[in-house]
Amino acid sequence: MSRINRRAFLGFLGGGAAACALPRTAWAEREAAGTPVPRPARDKPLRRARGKPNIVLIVADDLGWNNVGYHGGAARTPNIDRLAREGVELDRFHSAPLCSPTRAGLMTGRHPLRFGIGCSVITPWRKHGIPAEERILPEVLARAGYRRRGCVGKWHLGHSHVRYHPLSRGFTHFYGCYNGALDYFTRRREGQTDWHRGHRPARETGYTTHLISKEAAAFVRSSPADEPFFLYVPYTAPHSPLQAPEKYLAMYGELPEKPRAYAAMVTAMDEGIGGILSALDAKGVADDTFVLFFSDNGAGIGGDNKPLRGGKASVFEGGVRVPAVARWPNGGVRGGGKVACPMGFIDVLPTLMRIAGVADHGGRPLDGVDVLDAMARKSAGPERPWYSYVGYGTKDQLAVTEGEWKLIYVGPRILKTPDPRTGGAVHLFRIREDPNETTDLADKHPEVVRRLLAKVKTYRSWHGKTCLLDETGTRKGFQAPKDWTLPGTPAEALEGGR
Ligand SMILES: [Ca+2]
Repeated sequence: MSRINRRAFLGFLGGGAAACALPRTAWAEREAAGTPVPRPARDKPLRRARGKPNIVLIVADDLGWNNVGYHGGAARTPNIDRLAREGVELDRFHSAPLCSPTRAGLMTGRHPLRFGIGCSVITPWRKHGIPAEERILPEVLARAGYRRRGCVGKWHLGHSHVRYHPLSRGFTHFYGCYNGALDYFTRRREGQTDWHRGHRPARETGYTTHLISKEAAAFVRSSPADEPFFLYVPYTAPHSPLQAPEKYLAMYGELPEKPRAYAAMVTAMDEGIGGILSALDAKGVADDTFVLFFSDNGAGIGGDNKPLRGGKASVFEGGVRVPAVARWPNGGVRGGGKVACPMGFIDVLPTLMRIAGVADHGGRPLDGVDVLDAMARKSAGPERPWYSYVGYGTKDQLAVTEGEWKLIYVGPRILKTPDPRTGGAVHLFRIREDPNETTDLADKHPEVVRRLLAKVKTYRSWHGKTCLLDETGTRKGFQAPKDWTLPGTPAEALEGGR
């Protein structure tokens, strides 16, 4: 690995360091009006990237705010704590409230409701995935010359056809599962084993978290020394079912059953993250590797989001404000401490574009922005409204944070509700001074409520014409394919454009 030197680093920072590009809001109007958008052409990989950092993106599943050691939680996480100490805590990092929406926004840099993955998760019986029109992260990094692009863990972005498979969407290496909530020892979901190497079923024994960790560390070790790699590690832990090997359970005998199992799962994952960090150390590339770790949403059963309000599947802070840390010593993301700039999952792709030196990702306009300068504490970060949404069932949950205010709406579909203030529940918080959302100020500031309600209605209108999930399959009568082998062939997926 050739190391980036200081002059080269400052040189490429100079290209875009002055200010973060703001989202092109006009895009929302264009898309809402149904203006056709050309499908991006397939890229040919560019020349191999030299002198660019490795990228390791680690995502936990349902890890709550208070489930990391550096927030004081019961679970011991010395390796995540090490990242926070050597890098920075991203103190106001937000994900979507659920698994698939966060992954969809992470992969595209766009609000997932724009393309049908904002409402809820892609359950085993649903048939949608990221549409072919969306350009996703490994495809973008291929443009930057990253030739080795691994996905190790839970995909959860479409599994009804091989066209949605990670290898059809820009990854060169896949090991893991398509669905969520697998048994941690049998890896079965809906009666079939969901564990794969590439397109093929993989028969393994052991604990899922260990399998993911071992493969991820091996990916680092086996990468050529003279060119950078991209490794995405979406752990399945500590999502239910709450299962852990006895070794980890024994560490938390003082806790009640569910928090005990949850803490054991977190520590097993943390140990695996330690293995990935050790592999970077052993290869001598840790200083030249951008590592980002965060949770895909707040905790559910067994976890702990305190002192934040709410949890998984909620737009209150406990559902969306998640533990997050970043480290890139050679890029200035180092030294410990907190970064207070609000940022989140849709900013990852634009930030990685900057890091990888990609000016144009070749896809639809981005909603997220490059926040590298904020991570490196060279700027205060972008000022913009931050939106959250979840919409399964017949309810909308919407939130917008702008400046000191955060507004939340929970109720029937907002665009069909004549007056959301009476048709649903509306809350208003001064989020900077009341981060735990304890004091509702909606009655005292009706003008702020009106203004922010108008914003969330506009945001909700960006939703694609259909939610997709309502019409792409139901649980009733669903039978999983044998070994979760996906219909279609890889060749068909590639001929189809993806
Ligand atoms: Ca999750």
